[in-house]
Amino acid sequence: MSAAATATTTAQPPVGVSNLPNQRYKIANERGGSFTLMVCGESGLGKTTFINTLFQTTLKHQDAQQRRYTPIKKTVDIDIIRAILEEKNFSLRVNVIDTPGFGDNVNNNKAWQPLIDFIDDQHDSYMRQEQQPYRKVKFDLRVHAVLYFIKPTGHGLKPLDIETMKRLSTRANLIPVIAKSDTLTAQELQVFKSRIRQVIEAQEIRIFTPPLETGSVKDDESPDSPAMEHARQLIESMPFAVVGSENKYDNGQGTPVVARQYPWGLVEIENDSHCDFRKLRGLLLRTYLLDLILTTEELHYETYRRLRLEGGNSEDPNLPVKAPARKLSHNPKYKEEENALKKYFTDQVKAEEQRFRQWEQNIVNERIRLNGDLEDIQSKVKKLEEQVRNLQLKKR
Ligand SMILES: Nc1nc2c(ncn2[C@@H]2O[C@H](COP(=O)(O)OP(=O)(O)O)[C@@H](O)[C@H]2O)c(=O)[nH]1
Ligand SMILES: [Mg+2]
Repeated sequence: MSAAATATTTAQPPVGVSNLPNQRYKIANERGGSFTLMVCGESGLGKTTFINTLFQTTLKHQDAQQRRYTPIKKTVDIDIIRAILEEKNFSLRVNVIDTPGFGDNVNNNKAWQPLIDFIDDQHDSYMRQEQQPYRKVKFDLRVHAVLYFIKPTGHGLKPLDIETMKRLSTRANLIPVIAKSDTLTAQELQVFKSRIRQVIEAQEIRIFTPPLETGSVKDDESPDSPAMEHARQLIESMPFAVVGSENKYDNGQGTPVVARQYPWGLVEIENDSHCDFRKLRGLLLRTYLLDLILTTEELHYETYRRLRLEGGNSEDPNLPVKAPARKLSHNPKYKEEENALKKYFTDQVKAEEQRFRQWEQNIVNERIRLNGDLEDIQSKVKKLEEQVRNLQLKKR
């Protein structure tokens, strides 16, 4: 596959990673400096094209590598594409997990299994590495965001979509997208979007939404700040309508733009009135990059770890976690759920701190004990030395 191989070095509009407030970028960088994105959905929905589009418009690096991960029950292939996103002085390692073959079988019973196994395996591998005495995590492919491609039928979600999204959403930040949205008219798209939103709410599927609370990780955000307004606009656009293309066409003003060509004109990928590609790219790689990484650590990974330690039952579709779903609409319950979620985070952090203190205390105790032993031994040595001296004196 050619995703990264075809990434060009021609001048690209900057995505904005280099405009991230330094503090945040620094945090993202310290957290391993890599971002892992998974794409899934039936084949033919434009997943690979989307990745290529994203890379075309972001990557300036040629030597992306790819390798294939073979899940145990092999009905879905898993391709891993590695690349480096570079902008000015910043670089971010990006891993893309492509999952060709999902939902292609006549019997799609448990078609989601390889996907959730992959996500769980990455949490598991990280957990093992963390448990090593000299813990330095060398290999981290924990999935920070999952793009779920919905077929642009205009009707609604299929049972397979619902069941798969439910399971993905309890393990990772799920972002549903409408595939090939250029095949729907603007009106069909609006109706389709609102139907999907209804199903997502009714089924309590917890999709990733930009946080709307104030006083969180972010510094400068009052309820009507531009950042909050931006977050609200993003939430209103969900599920994002995407269009992908690997080709450029003249936009009529002599500028080549990434687009799909129709007899009646172009569908421009980076035009907000044509599709939500820019919104999605901005969310993923700029505005909410850190939120995606942090919630993966603090919510999804922590939950996985806790359940593993408690011994959870993986058959339950709600496992590993039934975190309170963030609502797409603003009802009073929303605040309640946000509070529950915050409390959950705080509790997690407290428990972790507690565990750390205990560990620290154990080390201090051990050192005191060893120091005591050392003193004993030293005084014994002294006594023995004295005895030796006395014996030598007597010998003379
Ligand atoms: N109309 C339209 N076609 C698309 C879009 N993205 C991809 N395609 C086409 O759909 C077909 C399948 O795309 P591909 O990326 O291989 O799908 P995948 O199986 O999900 O990886 C190809 O012929 C693409 O050119 C899109 O946004 N709109
Ligand atoms: Mg593909």
